[in-house]
Amino acid sequence: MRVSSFFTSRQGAGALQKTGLWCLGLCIWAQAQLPAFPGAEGFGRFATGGRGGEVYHVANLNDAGPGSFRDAVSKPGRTVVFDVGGVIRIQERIMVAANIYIAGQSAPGDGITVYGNGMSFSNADNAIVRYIRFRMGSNGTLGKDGITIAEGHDMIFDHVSVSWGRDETFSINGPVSNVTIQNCIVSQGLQTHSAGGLLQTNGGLSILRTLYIDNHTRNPKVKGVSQFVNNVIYNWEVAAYIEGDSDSASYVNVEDNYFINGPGTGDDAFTRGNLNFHIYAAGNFQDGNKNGTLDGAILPPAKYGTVAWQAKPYDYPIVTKITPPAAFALALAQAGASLKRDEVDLFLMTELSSLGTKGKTISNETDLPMHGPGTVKGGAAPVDTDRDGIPDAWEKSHGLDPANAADGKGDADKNGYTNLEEYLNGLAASEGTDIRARERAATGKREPGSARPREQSYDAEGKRKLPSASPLPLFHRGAPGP
Ligand SMILES: [Ca+2]
Ligand SMILES: [Ca+2]
Ligand SMILES: [Ca+2]
Ligand SMILES: [Ca+2]
Repeated sequence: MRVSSFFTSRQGAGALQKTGLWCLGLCIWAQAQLPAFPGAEGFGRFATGGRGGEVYHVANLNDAGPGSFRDAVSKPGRTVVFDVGGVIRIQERIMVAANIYIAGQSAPGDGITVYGNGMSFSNADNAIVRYIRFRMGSNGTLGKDGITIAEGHDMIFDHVSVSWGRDETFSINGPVSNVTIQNCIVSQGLQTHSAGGLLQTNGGLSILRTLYIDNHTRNPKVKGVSQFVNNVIYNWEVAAYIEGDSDSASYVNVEDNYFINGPGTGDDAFTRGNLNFHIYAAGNFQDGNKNGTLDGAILPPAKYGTVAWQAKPYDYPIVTKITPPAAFALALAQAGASLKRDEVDLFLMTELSSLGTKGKTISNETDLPMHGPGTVKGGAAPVDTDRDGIPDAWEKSHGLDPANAADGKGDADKNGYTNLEEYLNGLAASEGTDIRARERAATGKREPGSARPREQSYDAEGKRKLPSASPLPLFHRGAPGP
């Protein structure tokens, strides 16, 4: 419900009652509109995670049992923090319950890698997942994805590294709505079905500032309602962005992405479209010469093949937009679980930064130089005496009580985020959640105020243009595109 329609719906009520209802309604509205965390964007930006619920400390690297990650995510309504860092080796797939915040940024050492099988976020409504690695691998369940979502709504994945899927690596299929994948790495889907992701739902997906690398195909394959902005696609083989290839209708915005051919690449950035694929595309670059230098150019309309062209973008959530070269620099610097990059992601960055000379798909992760997930250092978590998820030192410096677990659920500054979330947001912000600051840091070029305004974009000929003047949709529950 938009604010305006809320007010309209109350116009028949008495003045006093009306005022009270408005206040109540606006308070609920304000709560519902809170981004999952500062910097959360796209269709999934309003996911609520485990806000106000229980805190679960992952205390060991065991596959199951008390203190394990599997146990942590098995019950709804939790914020999951980590007292350990390292590799969690799992046998069976892990199913995530609803209303969970997986706060990977809380882990000490080099953070957390979950290795050995995949993750299901089906019906994990309101999931917030940040700064963690999910690496499936050759012992994972055949025909399953690294991450799969088959049903559910309101989820956001931020700075997640996912690799080595045995079907796709990160796929969304079915009645799924309002999901964002931002600042992630989707890499090295295992041959013989090495695939980035099949993303098909009419419920609204945002794929933002994410790196697809070393996937043979489906980087990604897209059907339904989605926006795809500022992503980098490197070293695909048979197909990068697949335009539906379907009899069903799709409605997509595809803007300011960078497609960079690697050693294995032999094909165009966009393939397998038809007139069911309704696309607004602008500012997408391709660098196809594999010469070690980033020197691509904007893709002309002919390079999209047969599609149903749209003159204006669909009225999807307004998201930050930077130039494709800046998106490349940003991916190189900070895509994936980047607070501490592991050996796998560092290896992938050596390929990406080669700009055409390094990169290959793999059939088994043990063939990599680090023979699997590599070494992920542990480290000691800061002392949290009352176990509310906030370390004693942070509590003391922020006027909280390190001997009172109840204050973690409080909201001292009344901004909607609990005190625990403030602490967790701050861990991520140490890297910089302001995309403009990150763009400047990544490129070393732009000064404050000189960045391209967020509403501007290019048209397919490379001319800048203003997007649709339509207001930001406040809710988008499964409504298909026009
Ligand atoms: Ca080049
Ligand atoms: Ca505490
Ligand atoms: Ca406390
Ligand atoms: Ca707060």
